[in-house]
Amino acid sequence: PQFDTVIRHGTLATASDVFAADLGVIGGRIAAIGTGLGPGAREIDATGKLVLPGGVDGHCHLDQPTSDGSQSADDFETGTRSAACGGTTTVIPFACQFKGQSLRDAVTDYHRRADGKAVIDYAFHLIVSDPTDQLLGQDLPALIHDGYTSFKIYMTYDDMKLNDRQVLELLSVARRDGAMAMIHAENADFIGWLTDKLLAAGHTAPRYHADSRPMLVEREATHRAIAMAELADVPILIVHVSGREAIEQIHWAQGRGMRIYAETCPQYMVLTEHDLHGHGMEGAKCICSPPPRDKANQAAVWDALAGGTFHIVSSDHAPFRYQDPKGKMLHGANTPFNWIPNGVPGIETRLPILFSEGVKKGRISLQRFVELSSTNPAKMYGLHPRKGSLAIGADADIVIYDPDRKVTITNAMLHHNVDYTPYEGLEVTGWPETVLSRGEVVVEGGTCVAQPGRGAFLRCDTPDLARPKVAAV
Ligand code: DUC
Ligand code: ZN
Ligand code: ZN
Ligand code: ZN
Repeated sequence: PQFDTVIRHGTLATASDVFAADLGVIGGRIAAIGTGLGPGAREIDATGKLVLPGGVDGHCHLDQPTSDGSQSADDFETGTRSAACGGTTTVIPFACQFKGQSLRDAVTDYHRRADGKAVIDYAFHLIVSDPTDQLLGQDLPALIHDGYTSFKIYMTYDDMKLNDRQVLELLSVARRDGAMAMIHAENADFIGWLTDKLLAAGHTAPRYHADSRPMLVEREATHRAIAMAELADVPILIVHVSGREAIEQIHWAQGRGMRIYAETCPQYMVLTEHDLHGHGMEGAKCICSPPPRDKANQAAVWDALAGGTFHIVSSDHAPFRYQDPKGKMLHGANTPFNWIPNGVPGIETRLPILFSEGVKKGRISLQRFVELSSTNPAKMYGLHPRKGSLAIGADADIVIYDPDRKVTITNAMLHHNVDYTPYEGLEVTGWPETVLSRGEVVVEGGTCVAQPGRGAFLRCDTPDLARPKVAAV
């Protein structure tokens, strides 16, 4: 046979085009796109299906230790298996430094966590929580050079938050060494003040999580992050943007010619603050930060997805079990909202929700779907065109997607290690059918058939998108 694998009669979709073609794979890479391709050792019939570049999830948390005693429910095996079953072929979780630890030691620790476990390819973002002179001057530049070309900065959380001076020092490193800085933009003091007032009034239920971080908390920090990026003269990415007021800040900055990128997540498209109410502790299942807002904010998120203010859609998969003293019930059946670990699972449902709510409901085009969920995250983090593209020579990371299959999401059908999904009962149209990673079929008929450990670590290039307007001197 001429090819290892030929995918025939599908509709190929990229960030720019939709067209009918066959696709041939040799040695794990895309070798031909055309009509009437020669025979393959393996032939896959994609009649009536979409053929897409595999999803790139640019924001997820796998096997990430916390300082509060809670535990990540997914490690690199269950997390990447769940991702693959949802049509994602590259994940970028975090290697998180805890205070006092060297950044290099954090990276070594996370490699140990991933080794032998991942079923799909992965890279790492860094999280800097302790920006010492040693880190700023040597460790971080060396790691950027070694292929860890993005790092996250937290403006809130006691164990992670950095002050404005520290953020500026880090942005200077991003500018000089060519890294993408990702910013969690919420005002820590506003949250602390509101939380204390709520608790003093006896308001401890999950729903008060939303009242402890209203939109203005995010709007103020988003504006400040943008101002710091302007001062340091470097592009930044604002992660998990939840609604209109933050979008307005980003749109304003973009209008002034600044390179401010933005990410949102499915939870801000389909959940609302009302999902934090529920009976008893049920609301804990939807506690994430920033919190889900309301219908008007969902509409603003969709407008910004369609209009171009957003660049990427990630899951922010942060897996904590519900009925678990190391999860949402960290302090028992009446855990106050401020002790409930923040985050929702969604690594497997990211593409189906964006496709169904976005493409099928006519809010975004199919090309825009591919761009937001695959091509742009690959570009944002220096993995393009190896990932996120259906180009000759690119890795054959491919999803054969059934655009018409109707699925009611239940936790029982998902492959993560979490005991709930916030999307229980959500009806979606479209689901991934077959998933290839570097030419190898890793998911077939809803089952992951890949060996743990086959996933490879990816060194990221310096992202073009992180370049300042005037080259550093
Ligand atoms: N920030 C994240 O990036 N993920 C989970 C929770 C949070 O606050
Ligand atoms: Zn965050
Ligand atoms: Zn209510
Ligand atoms: Zn996150």
